[in-house]
Amino acid sequence: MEKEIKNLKKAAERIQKAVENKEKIIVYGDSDMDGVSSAIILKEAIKTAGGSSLVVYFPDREEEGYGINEIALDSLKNHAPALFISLDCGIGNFKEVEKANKLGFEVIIIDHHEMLDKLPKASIVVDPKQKSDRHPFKEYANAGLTFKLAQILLGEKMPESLRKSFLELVAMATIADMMPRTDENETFIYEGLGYLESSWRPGIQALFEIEEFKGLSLMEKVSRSNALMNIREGAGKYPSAYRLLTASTVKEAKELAESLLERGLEKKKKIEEIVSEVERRITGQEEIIFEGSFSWELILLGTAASILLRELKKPVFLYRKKEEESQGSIRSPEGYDSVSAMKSCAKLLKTYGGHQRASGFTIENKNLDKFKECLASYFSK
Ligand SMILES: [Mn+2]
Repeated sequence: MEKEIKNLKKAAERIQKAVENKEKIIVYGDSDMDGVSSAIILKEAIKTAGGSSLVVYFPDREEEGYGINEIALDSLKNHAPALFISLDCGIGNFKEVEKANKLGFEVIIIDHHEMLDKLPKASIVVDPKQKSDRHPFKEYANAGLTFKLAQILLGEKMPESLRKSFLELVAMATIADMMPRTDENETFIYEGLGYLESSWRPGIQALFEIEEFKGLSLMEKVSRSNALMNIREGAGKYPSAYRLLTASTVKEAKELAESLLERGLEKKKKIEEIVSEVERRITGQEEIIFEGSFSWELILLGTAASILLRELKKPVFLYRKKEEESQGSIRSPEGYDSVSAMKSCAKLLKTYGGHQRASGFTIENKNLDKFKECLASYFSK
């Protein structure tokens, strides 16, 4: 018998029980395409299962940072007691999960990021990368994991139209997160892409009708759509991807897509500025690229780091400085595990985590120089 993903069934059963008991459920997703897709899948699955008391929350990356955080917990605490389900984040939030427990939340973590040196004290943790998980395939996007959770939750009760729509989201999220196209991911992508062009979701219809995308291949349309939905539009609002993918009319979705296209051009310029600023600062002799600024927006740093990585082929750490602390985004070449590198410098960091080649961190400014040295020495080995 093939080994199952650890705790997936347990999580589905706990959610089922919460629905039956009319417990409040908080769906807490990361604000990128994968986190948003996961949140939509879980929200719609819970509704289909009969759940009605739902709160959906995404932390604003610029204001709150990545993952479960204090600001978010403070604004959600009035909802306690509740079942708090974190999607595409949480596996590295040790202190924050403890705080959530104290506030009266029961935490379930559904994540696919690298496990750090221990697990947070959540009631259920699903993450194929936790040490005790024996499932042979570990490279699901979080949306893929959430789809599998929804399948267990709904079983035969999942309408075919919902299954297809979920797979559209899983395919787009698996591509957005650059997960390997092997094993079940391959099936998800193949099947999901097949449904996209006849999607019932107004947001997807709007994306596929964008004038600028005409003539592009399906794959190109998907990556352009993903890039578009990753644009942050307005503070304090839901992520663009969530607003677009849950829009109730094509007209509403089209208006949002248009304004995102405009913002996309501004964003591209800002990213180019970051890239050339870094190029000016470096000599080319560095072991790693480690640069930061007060004026950079955190949300742009992942893309800027990807461009620099392609050019320079060494680990790139870019951070946005604030008064006391900094937050960074990392991209590293094949064979350079940025999460292990940070593990070896963990004492200097407030939080960190992610995937081997794409990750992030929060650090007090006074530790920046030491962190850079620590990383350089790790990678020189
Ligand atoms: Mn993800």
